[in-house]
Amino acid sequence: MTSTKWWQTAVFYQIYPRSFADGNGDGIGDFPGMTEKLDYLSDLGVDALWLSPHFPSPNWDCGYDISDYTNVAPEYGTMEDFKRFLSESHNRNMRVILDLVLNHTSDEHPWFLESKSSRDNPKADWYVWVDAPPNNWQSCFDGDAWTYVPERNQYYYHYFMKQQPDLNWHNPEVKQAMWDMVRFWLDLGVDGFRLDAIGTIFEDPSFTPHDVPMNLAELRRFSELAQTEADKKLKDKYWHDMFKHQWGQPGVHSLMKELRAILDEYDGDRMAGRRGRQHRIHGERQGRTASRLQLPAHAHGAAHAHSHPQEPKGQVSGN
Ligand SMILES: [Ca+2]
Ligand SMILES: [Ca+2]
Repeated sequence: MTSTKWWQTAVFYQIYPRSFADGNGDGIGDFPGMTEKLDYLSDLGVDALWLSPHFPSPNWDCGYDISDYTNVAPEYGTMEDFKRFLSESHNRNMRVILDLVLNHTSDEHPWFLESKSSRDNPKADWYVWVDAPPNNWQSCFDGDAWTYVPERNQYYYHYFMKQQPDLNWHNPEVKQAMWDMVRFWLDLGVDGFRLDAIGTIFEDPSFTPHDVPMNLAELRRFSELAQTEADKKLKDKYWHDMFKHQWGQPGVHSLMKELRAILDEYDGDRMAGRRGRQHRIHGERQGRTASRLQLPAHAHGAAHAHSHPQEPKGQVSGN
């Protein structure tokens, strides 16, 4: 038996920066406010703080649409404010983990602005572009998963909102840029990451259409009206089938191994984990996740559940 890791017994406390504590009285939570509350959190017996996204964001999706991965949202303070929060947390023996949003950026991120500007710019292949929608895939927040951009006369793919274009993780430059970002925060001393929507990283490369005889809005309605056991079963099947080509695809395992190798380069037993039940990632079996991720965590009391629409109530996915 190996010895117990800190994250196996730690009490995690999720902080949603926007609402947790307002230090300057402008009505929006911020890092000075959070720092003021650290004694309180320490007295509660908290071992680790998980920050919901604190990055600059147009906030279409509660900060999960990031426009700058290596900065602090100005309404939350400065990078110096963040550093002070981190060091004061460490002074009280509390670790800090960040929300790591890898699947998509904001549509206002400079990478996307460049990518959408033409078909031949240096970042033209950083997102998932097609000449015409190849299938009936849905955005899990309703509507088509493909949105038109006149500059390219093409469409881009988005699993979430149209303001959250999916990155093309088959492009090594994308991966490198994201791993550079991971190192940026690890170099600053953060203790690890909570992984957002990790199952949505890859899509079915054949763009196989779903075979559910309705769109998402209709499926939501069907689900609300489902009364009989047969209809409830059918509803569950439809939810699964509608999105099965858009998440849980092969490739996530090896990606997580790469991420873990980066974490292991650092001292202090940095961790990466995700909330909820075992994700139905292709080829993954119950209980084997630990070889890739340090913490398939079951977090409670989350302020923001960026969860997959097909999740039954009370459970959360890797989102
Ligand atoms: Ca404030
Ligand atoms: Ca994706």
